[in-house]
Amino acid sequence: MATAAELDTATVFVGLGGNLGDPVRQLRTALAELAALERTELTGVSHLYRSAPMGPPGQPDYINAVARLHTRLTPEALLDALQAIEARAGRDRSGARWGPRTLDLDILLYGDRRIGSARLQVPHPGIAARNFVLYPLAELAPDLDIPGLGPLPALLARCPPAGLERLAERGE
Ligand code: ROI
Repeated sequence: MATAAELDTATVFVGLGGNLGDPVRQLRTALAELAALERTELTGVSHLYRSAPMGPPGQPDYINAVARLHTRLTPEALLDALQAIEARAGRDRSGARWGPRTLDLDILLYGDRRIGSARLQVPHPGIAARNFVLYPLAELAPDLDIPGLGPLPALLARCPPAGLERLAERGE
């Protein structure tokens, strides 16, 4: 039988992205910080991807990846922890919406939960339209069923990998 601790553990997917400074380095530092979070285990990291910017043109390409965590942190506590990691990477939240950023950490999925609060929307509302999320996510969980959106393979079929380049390096 599962213990209470196991019952409280959620599988979470976090999207990482950045296009200012040295994004590969910032993503690696962020992954090390995710691995060090309390009540949390980092259980998988996709390759790194270079992706064409979604949003205003004229900004540098992004580096993206997806990480899988097993955590006993609540969604809100995890969000606090992710925002603290972003802040340590020099994230400046005063820029334009969809403008360039040093580091962005998004809770893509938190188990099979659907959350719609002022601070947090899970599944992340942009997932289905973002190849830089779907393709790295598929490396970690190819058959995932996304609450409210359906099976990942069907989402991939509708979201071609245009402008997306898988780099040789893995995130670890
Ligand atoms: N575009 C790409 N390619 N990758 C991102 O991580 C990303 N993040 C964002 C916006 C500005 C929407 N564009 C992006 O937040």
